[in-house]
Amino acid sequence: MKNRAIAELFERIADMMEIQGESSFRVNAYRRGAQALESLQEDVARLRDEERLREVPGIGEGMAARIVEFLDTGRVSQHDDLLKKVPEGLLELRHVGGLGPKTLAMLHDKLKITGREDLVKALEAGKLDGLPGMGEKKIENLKKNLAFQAEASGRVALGVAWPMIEEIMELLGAKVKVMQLSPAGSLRRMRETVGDLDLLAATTRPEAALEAFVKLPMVQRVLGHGDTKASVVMEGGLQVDLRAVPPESYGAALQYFTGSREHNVRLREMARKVGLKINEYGVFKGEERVAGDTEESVYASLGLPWIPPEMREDRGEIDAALENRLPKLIELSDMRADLHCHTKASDGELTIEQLADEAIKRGYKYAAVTDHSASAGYAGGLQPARLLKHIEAIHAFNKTQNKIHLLAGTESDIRADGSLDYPDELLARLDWVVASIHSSFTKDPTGRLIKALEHPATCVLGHPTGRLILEREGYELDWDALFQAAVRTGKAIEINANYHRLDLDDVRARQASGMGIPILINTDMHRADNFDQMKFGIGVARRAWLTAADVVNTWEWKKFEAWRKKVKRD
Ligand code: DGT
Ligand code: CA
Ligand code: CA
Ligand code: ZN
Repeated sequence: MKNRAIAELFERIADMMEIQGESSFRVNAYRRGAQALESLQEDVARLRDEERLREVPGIGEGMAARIVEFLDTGRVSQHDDLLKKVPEGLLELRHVGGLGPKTLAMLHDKLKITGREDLVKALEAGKLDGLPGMGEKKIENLKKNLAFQAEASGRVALGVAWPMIEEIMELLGAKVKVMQLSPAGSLRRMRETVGDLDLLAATTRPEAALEAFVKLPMVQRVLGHGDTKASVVMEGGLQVDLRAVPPESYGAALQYFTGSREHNVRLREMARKVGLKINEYGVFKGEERVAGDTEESVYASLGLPWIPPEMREDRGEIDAALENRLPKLIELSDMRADLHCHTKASDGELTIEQLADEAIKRGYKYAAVTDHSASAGYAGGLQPARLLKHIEAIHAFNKTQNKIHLLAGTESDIRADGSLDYPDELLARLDWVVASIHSSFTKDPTGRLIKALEHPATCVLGHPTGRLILEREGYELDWDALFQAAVRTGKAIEINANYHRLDLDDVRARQASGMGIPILINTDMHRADNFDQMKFGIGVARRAWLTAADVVNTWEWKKFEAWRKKVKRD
């Protein structure tokens, strides 16, 4: 699918146009187009074939023409034309803190800077001194930011950022008295990766909070330290921004810095239409401040209910809020089971008993033991005789206690020909079958997944695209065909909650659930603490607008059992 690729091209075009000094109207049209493509659930090529491109909000005539051009030729001539004027290296510098489009244009103009190397040399030679807007402090920051960029290559996975912000909040909370402290930005929205960490404090003594923040032990370098904001780089290269605001602005600031930018743009447009102004200090009617101490008050000033952060991506949430049809999103506490778990029998660390204990600790009422299957030699996959023993052991354990039901299952490899990894008689003895692709990624993955869905024993597809976040793209799938097969067979599809996977992603999960496909959220745990990654899967599900009812492993045992018996048909 080319949606992402075209979205990226549009972003680059917008950036280059901005460097060229184009009107913000045209620049924003491209940004909106990129955003529309990012959120689009259908294949853009298909929309084109059906002449429905213009039906996508944010895709105008010009944008549609460029999409068609890309699909036909693999290029967008406007992008290539712009690249002749804006060197690639210069464009890459836009990710360096402190280098906005205007500054880049000026540096290109005055010093013929075309990339990082030029810039570093020019900085060393003092050539930026005295240029417009280039004060001593700005130049100092630029040097630091360039050094930082050299070692940190952009985004980190949500699951890597999470414990860091938890630790920062704990240490900061212990050192200074702040009234409220909250993550903001993409982390609060539970995006699968984050560019930097944003933190917001409500306090009457901002200077004390910022002072304590820049002195935290994990801070490696201070990028900036002002009256209301400080930015630091931590060990490992991740940037953290802290903003400190007075308590009466907390809601407005939290709303503002949570974003997304696109969501906030829409809100501000709405506000303007009714004569209000929203910024990080509050909601204003003329000079009068009418709201802003809580996020609820900000939304209420526009006649809206509070919108959960995970939904704030301009994917229809504002219209839904206006029409009072925001879903009641699923929560971690709704989970009653984890249905993709590995034990010592294959490549996990826990025994059956330990696994049960850990699941009980998390409040689960049932769980599925799904060790790897016979041909998964790389992961200690169970040969049929051992699987039979394993099934017996699991069923025997169930008889010893009544706190939790364990299902005897497997995570069966889907083999290169689409078959499952055990004989049918053995699969029929299992309570539960997760089917996943672990190899031969390029061999007709769609066909194999469909064949696996059609096997009577299969209950759910595991990590359907095989992607690894920031490491490996998922295999190309014909989503329509796959989802139709899931609908036809009544089988479920997993949101794998492991933060390296998050597979299905938010957009696909929303689409699948919208088609009526039962969704599971599973951790694919191999160690006890892996169970705690469930929250990342919940984040995906909330970004996909799912309710508890949409997710099978929130159901109580009886309802689940009735469903399981219907689905597992062997
Ligand atoms: P990231 O860090 O790339 O994962 O994404 P965010 O969403 O955390 O973005 P970030 O850190 O640049 O800014 C945090 C939020 O603050 C963002 O979602 C919206 C708000 N914000 C930041 N800068 C601007 C701005 O120039 N204009 C507007 N409208 N909002 C901004
Ligand atoms: Ca951020
Ligand atoms: Ca930030
Ligand atoms: Zn697994």
